[in-house]
Amino acid sequence: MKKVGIVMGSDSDLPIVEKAAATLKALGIPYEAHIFSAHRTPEQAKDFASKARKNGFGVIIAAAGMAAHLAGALAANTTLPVIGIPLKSSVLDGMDALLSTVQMPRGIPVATVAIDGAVNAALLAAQILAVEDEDLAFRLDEKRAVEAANVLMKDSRLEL
Ligand code: RP5
Repeated sequence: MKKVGIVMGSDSDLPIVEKAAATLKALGIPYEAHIFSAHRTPEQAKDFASKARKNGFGVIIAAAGMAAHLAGALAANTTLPVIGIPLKSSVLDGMDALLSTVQMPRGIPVATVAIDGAVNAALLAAQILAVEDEDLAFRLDEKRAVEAANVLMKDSRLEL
């Protein structure tokens, strides 16, 4: 199976990024996590992205806060799908990172999830890999069925 690359701009991003890793792990998807910054370590970020396809990755998740150009900088150096997680790490509650990540100019797309949306980033990565992996698609269906059953159970117990 192709791996998911998880790149974060700083170790201060770990509390949110860990949720993406846990989601991938629960689905049995191999991943590799790195701290590469678009502004502090631009060469390493570029090197990772440009070699990612050759190194067995199928999708890249990029998590960053503030002026969050990490996802775009990675996407500039690969045609693998890049999923951006804008992080709520600053005084602007993540709106800065959301706009920086989602407003990619024409030609270099980044699929942006919600602010701090690490679980959905991992699920979207899984769904991309599941296009060519029926076993994984089955596991995703099962997960949704379990979550639906949980909601229905809560509905049946609701007393207001
Ligand atoms: C971004 O700046 C990182 O992704 C992080 O969210 C934010 C703050 O980084 P630190 O100053 O905590 O290292 O590059």
